[in-house]
Amino acid sequence: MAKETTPKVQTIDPAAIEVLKRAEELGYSTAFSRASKMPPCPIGAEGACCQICDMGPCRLVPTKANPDPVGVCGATRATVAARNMARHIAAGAAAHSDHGRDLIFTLEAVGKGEAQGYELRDIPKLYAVAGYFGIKTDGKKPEQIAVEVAQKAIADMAGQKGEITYLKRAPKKRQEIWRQLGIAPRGVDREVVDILHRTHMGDDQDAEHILHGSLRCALGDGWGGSMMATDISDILFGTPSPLVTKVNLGVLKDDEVNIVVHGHEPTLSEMIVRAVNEPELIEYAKSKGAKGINLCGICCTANETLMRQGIPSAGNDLNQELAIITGAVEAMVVDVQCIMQAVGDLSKRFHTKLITTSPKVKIAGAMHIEFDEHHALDIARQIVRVAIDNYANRQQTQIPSHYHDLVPGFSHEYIRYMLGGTLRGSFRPLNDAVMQGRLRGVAGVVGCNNPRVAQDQAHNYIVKEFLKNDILVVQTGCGALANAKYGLLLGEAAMEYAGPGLREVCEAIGIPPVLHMGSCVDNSRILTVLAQMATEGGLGEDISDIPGVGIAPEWMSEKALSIGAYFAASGVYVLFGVNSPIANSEEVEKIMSEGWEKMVGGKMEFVPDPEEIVRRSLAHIDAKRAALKLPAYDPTKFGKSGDWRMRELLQMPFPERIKALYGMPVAAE
Ligand code: MSK
Repeated sequence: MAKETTPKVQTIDPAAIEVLKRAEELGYSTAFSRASKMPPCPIGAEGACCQICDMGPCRLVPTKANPDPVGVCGATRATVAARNMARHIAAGAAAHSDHGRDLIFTLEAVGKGEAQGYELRDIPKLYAVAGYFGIKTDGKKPEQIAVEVAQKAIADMAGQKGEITYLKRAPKKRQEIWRQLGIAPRGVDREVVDILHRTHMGDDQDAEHILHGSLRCALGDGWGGSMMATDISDILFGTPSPLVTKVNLGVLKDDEVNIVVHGHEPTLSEMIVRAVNEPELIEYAKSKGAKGINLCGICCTANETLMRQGIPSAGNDLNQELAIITGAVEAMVVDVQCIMQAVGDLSKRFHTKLITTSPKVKIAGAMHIEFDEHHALDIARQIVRVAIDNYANRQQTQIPSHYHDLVPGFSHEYIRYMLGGTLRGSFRPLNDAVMQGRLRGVAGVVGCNNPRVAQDQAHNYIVKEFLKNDILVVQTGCGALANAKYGLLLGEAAMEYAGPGLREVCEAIGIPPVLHMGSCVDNSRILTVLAQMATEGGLGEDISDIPGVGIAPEWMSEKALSIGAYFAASGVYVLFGVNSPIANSEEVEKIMSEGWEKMVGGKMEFVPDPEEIVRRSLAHIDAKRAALKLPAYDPTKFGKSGDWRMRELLQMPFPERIKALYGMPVAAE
C-alpha cells in the first residue's frame, strides 16, 4: 500500500501546492493523489510482465524456489524486459513521427494553396530542407518547393530500403558506425513495424538482438520523424529566436476568457493564436462581460506557441488538471499525446469545455471539433467562440498568483547566430569554451513530470548542480517548463546559480545558463547542435567524443524512451530518473549500458537517485575531457570578469573600491 502524501511532498511548485490544497478541500482526485494512493504494479514496473500472447500474461518474478523463472513459452526475463523496452521505444517513435507526418501534410496543403490561414514563414529554411532532399530550387516558387519537400518527406518516412535522408546530417564517423552495425534506419514507418513484428510471440528471442533493432527504430525517430517535424514546424510557423514570456498557473486571468491549448501539435494552436487576436472575437468576448481573451498552453503545444509567439504557458504536464481546478478555464483544447483521461471527468465538475481536435484522439464526454488543415482558421474561430460563450458559466475561481518570466526560443540556428553574428555564425566559441575548461561540458535535461516523484524537484536539483559545475544546460519539453517556473531560464540565473566559467560565457554572449530549445520533437535540435559541435573541430570527430550527457529526471512517456535510445545510438550517455523499467533483468541493464557503450559509444541507464545521476554525469564528462586531452576542469581559473566583478566592486567600501579599480589608495582628506 502506498503512503498517502501531502501537496508539499508531491510538488515543489508553490502554485501547484495551492491548487492541490483546493482539490483536497473539494474532494477531487488528481494524478498526484491517485499516484500516492496507488503504488505502481511491482511486476510491470520492472519489466517482468509479458502480455504478448494469451498463454500468459506471465509474471517472471524470481523467488528463492525459482530464481530464474521463464514464461509459458520459455521466454526469459531478459527476453521479456527487452521486448517490453523495444515496444515502448517503437510506440514513442511512432507518436513523434506521426506528429511529423501531420505537419508534412499541412506543408503540402499550404504549397498547393489549400490550407486556410497558413503561410510559409521561414523560406530560407524551406530552401535548406529542399537541399537535404536534393530538390532543385532554381526558378521555382516557394509553394512548389514546399509541395516537393512534402512529397519527398513522406516518401522518406515510408522508405522500405536504403536509409533516411537526414542521416547525412550526422557527423561522418557516426554515419559509418550506424552503417557498419546495420542500424542506419530505413523509413521510420518500416522500423516501427519491424519492432512490432520481431517482438510478436515466437519471433526475436535474443535480448541483445531485440534491443539492437530498437536502436534502429529510435534513430528513425530522432534523425527522421522528429527532425522533420521540427524543420517543417519552423518552415510553417517560423524558426524560434529568443523572446520574453511567462510560465505557471498564475498566467490564467480572472477577468478574461481563458483558453488552454494542450498536447503537442502546433498546427491548430497557431491558428487559435491568430483567432484570439481578431478584433471581432475580442469584441465578442467583451460583449459577454470579459475584458479580453487570454490564450495559454500546457505541455508541448505550450512550448510550440511559447517559443514562437510568446504565448504564456500554464505549466508542464502535471499542471493540466490543476489548471481546470482553478475554475478559470473556459476551454481546454487538446490535440495529441500526454493528455490525461482524468481531465474529461474533471472538466465536468467545473464549467470547462474539454475540446478534442485530433482525428486520432477522442475522450469520452469531451466536445469534438475535428481539426482539418484545409479549414483550420475557421475551426480555430469556432473553438474560440465556444470558449467565449462558456465565460458566463464560470463560478468561483482560485488562480494562484505565481508565475515567472522566461526567455525561450534557442533554436540551433539562433545558437549558431548568437555565437558569431550573421556573417560569422559558428559553434567555434562554444567548442573553445569547452576546450579551455570555461565550460566543463554540456547537458540536455529533458522530459516529463511524473507524480511518482515530487514535481520539478529532480529537474531543479540536477540543473542547479550542473550550473554550479559550469555545465551549459539545454532543455526541451516539460523539463524546460519545470525550470522556467523557478527563474532558471533567465539571464539573471547565471549570476545566481552558475559557476565562474559558465557565468563568463553567459555574460559574454548575453544568454541564460539554461537554454529552452523547444518541445519534445525538438530534441532533434539538440542532435543538430551536437553534430555541429562534433564537426566544428577540437572536440573529437564524433558526438560520442563530446563531454556531455542527456538526462530525463522525471520521465514517464514512451516518447522519452525513444528519445533516450536515439541519443544513446548517437553516442550520448543518457540517464533516466524515477525507476527502471528493465530492473528485472541484469542482462538487459548490462546490454543497454556497457553493451551499447562498446557498440555505439552511448548508453542508457536508469538511476532513480538524482544525486547519483549528477555524480555519474560529472564523472562521464570529466572522463571525456581526459580522453580529448583537455585541461582538467578547474573553476578557480575563471570568473573574475564582467558583471560578477562589477558586483564585487560595488559591494566594496569606497576607498577599497577605488584601490581595486585604479590600483592606488584614495588620498586622505
Ligand atoms: S509533453 S512527453 S510529458 S515532456 Fe512533450 Fe511533457 Fe513528456 Fe509529454
